[in-house]
Amino acid sequence: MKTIYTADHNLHHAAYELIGGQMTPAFECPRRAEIVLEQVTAAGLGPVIEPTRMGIAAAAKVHDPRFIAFLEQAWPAWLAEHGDSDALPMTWPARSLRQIEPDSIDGKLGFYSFDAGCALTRGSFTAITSAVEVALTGVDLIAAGERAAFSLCRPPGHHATADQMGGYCYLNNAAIAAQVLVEAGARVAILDVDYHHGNGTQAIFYGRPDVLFTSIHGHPRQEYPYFLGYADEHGAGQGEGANLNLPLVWGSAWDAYGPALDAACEKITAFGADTVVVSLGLDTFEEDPISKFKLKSPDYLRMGERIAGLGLKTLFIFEGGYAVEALGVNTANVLTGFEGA
Ligand code: SP5
Ligand code: ZN
Repeated sequence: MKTIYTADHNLHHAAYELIGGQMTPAFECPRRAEIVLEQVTAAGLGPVIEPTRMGIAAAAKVHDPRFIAFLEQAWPAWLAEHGDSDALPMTWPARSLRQIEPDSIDGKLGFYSFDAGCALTRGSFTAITSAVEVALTGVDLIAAGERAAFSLCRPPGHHATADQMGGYCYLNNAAIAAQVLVEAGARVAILDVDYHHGNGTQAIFYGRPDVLFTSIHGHPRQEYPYFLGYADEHGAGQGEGANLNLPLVWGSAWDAYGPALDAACEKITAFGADTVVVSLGLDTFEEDPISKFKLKSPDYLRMGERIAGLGLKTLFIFEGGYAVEALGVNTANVLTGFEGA
């Protein structure tokens, strides 16, 4: 299968994030995409191509245009207010507060985010734009008849809601891709295997019957993003039944993960999908520095085989994974397992 990649992702490089009360070098770093590119190439998976530069007009299909405009305009406003440091929010319109967009850049950063995991830097918006183009070029390959494609997106997207960034995510690459596929006539299911619940993707499609969202992730009672991802979230209104969460507790290994993956795949088959968008996070790995599942490198071959067993058109969208040295091999294993099945 083809991999879509651009070096533009390097333009997004946050210096620090706040973890455990410490400003820590950001886990979501450029090296992640570089090592995946190296290992996808070493595994001989197929050509690496540049994205088509179609722009991000399609992002407005799932995101609030005011939020997109904020992302585009935030850096110059921050630079004027604070100088050349990473732009980070630190006040949010939580319970008891008014939901009104302020004029000040610090207020806007809080209004359009749900955590402090999303620094904006000088080149961030170019990288964010390129990640959407990487995802949409994958859509074009599927639409042109390819069975599968791998969109090596960075920054990731699945935590981003219609109008909030969070969890290293700005625009929701997978949701945008899914929406464009739907508009091209596909019946789309999303399979989110990132360790963290894809709260943004779930929220975007929660009221809709035409896109199925399934996710296997750390239980929200224990794990980020804490406030969404419970098993009783089945969808709302017309979307009732088109959402499946399979939360697993800390310490879960393949013996628990494999059956959850089977359950997600059975739901996708029952939904009658012809296309699956895989939010491919590799932070389920046993050595991931911020996660507590125990998957091993060969388990990712099994994961790819099971996804191939769906027999559907498959668009892999890169999400999280922070054990950088093993990240390339683990990612390539999913794709190799898929191709070999
Ligand atoms: C795309 C993606 O994977 N985003 C994840 C964002 C997670 N942000 C919160 C991390 C909290 C880590 N807490 C564990 C401390 C490890 N000692
Ligand atoms: Zn994650």
